[in-house]
Amino acid sequence: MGFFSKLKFWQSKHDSEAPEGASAPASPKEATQPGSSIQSDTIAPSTAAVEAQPAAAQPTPDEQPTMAAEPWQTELTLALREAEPRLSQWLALVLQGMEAKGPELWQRLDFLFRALGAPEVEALDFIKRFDAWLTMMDYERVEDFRSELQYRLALALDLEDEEDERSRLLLKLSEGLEKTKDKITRRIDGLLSAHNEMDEEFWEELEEILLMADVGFDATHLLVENLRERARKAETKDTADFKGFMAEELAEVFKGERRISAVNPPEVVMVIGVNGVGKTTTIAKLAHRAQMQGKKVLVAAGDTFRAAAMEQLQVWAERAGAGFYGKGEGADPAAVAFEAVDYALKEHYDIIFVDTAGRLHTKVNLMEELKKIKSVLGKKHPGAPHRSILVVDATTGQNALSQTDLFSKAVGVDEIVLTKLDGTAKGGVVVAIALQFGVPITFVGLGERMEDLRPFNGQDFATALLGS
Ligand SMILES: Nc1nc2c(ncn2[C@@H]2O[C@H](COP(=O)(O)OP(=O)(O)O)[C@@H](O)[C@H]2O)c(=O)[nH]1
Ligand SMILES: [Mg+2]
Repeated sequence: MGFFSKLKFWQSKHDSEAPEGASAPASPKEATQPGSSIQSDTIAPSTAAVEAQPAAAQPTPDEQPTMAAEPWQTELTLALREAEPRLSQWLALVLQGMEAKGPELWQRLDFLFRALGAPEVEALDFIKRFDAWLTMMDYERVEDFRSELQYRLALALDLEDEEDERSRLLLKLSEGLEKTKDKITRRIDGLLSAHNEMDEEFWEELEEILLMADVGFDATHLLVENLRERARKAETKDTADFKGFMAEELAEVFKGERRISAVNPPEVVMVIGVNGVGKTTTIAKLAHRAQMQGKKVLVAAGDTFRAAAMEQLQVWAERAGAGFYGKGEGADPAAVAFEAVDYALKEHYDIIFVDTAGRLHTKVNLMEELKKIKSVLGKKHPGAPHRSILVVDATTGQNALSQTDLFSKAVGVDEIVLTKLDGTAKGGVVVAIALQFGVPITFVGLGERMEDLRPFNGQDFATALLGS
């Protein structure tokens, strides 16, 4: 669903043709039907937002469909209608005067969902989960959870692609890339101010900068060749043109191909990578995202090397509200995968993430094990695994390249998630992976929190890196 389809209150404000007497929908369900234009100042007060909060105090929508808006509701509606149509703005209004979680906040959130035309059940489900999460994390105050709340809302309301979230991501990416920027951006800026012309010396120094920033030998070579070619074609040596070429070149590097994403459920996602790169945490984050997007999610503990690995996954699964399938330490990983898919089929899960071990006794064994898991998944469920996600740790720099090579050759890699971009100066490896392997980087990890796994956008990355 797109952005403006959410803007029921905005629409009604701007739709001057809307008949004055059009009454508000009698039930929240009707409000979600396409084309229904809510007169938002007549939205009925919310029913019980969470179980803990009895409905009795509030009239139900059926009883008072049009008139009885409480003062805060009228006020909020008017403010929302006046606000710039951005999630951050709306949330700021919803949170105005709120200091801690509680029934008042839930009512206001519920109100926002309804003003955006989301079904009541979705609103209640969202609030219930969020409240449970706050309890688990021991968060009370708005300032502790504001960011997570916005992230969840963006996912739940399908607003993540909107400009608002994009700029949030860009900021986060830019902050996460601080150290890499020290190594690339600032040095390139230095290079540009030291040279007026893109001459031999200029290209050599550029090569050095890229190598130092872990772009890698092959990718650096290719990148510089392409940049020289661009300058040649444009018949310019002026260093003022350089950033433009670099931006175009990076856009080319990250131009991903569109793929068919439809699958026969459950979608089976196998997550692979060496030990410690962040597979389990990434699964938790991906499960959390899928959950927020309304999917029924199962995670399978295919890393049976250590009991602790399974426990860690189980804890994460619980936090994300996902289902968990695991067997004891030392169980055959392929058997776990097989049974987990069987379970997912029976229980009608939408998506299953299979965690795998990153360490066995030797690397050769690990690859054989992964091949076995892969073939077992395919036998149980046609087309599975639908995606193999390789998780690589950006801080390992050039090792990320050899890992990509190794795993691609052994079991095939459909996507790469690059973790720990925050706090590494080796972010240049993103460019190397994209250039050398052509495997799409779908997400990047920018920290340890759930919301720190963000969709990767090459354009944004280039912008964050080049600083313009
Ligand atoms: N700073 C940071 N730490 C991360 C990120 N992703 C994972 N980690 C941390 O990396 C460590 C190893 O993660 P884990 O998921 O257990 O790795 P696995 O062995 O591949 O399953 C944990 O301490 C995570 O919190 C990230 O994007 N940024
Ligand atoms: Mg793990």
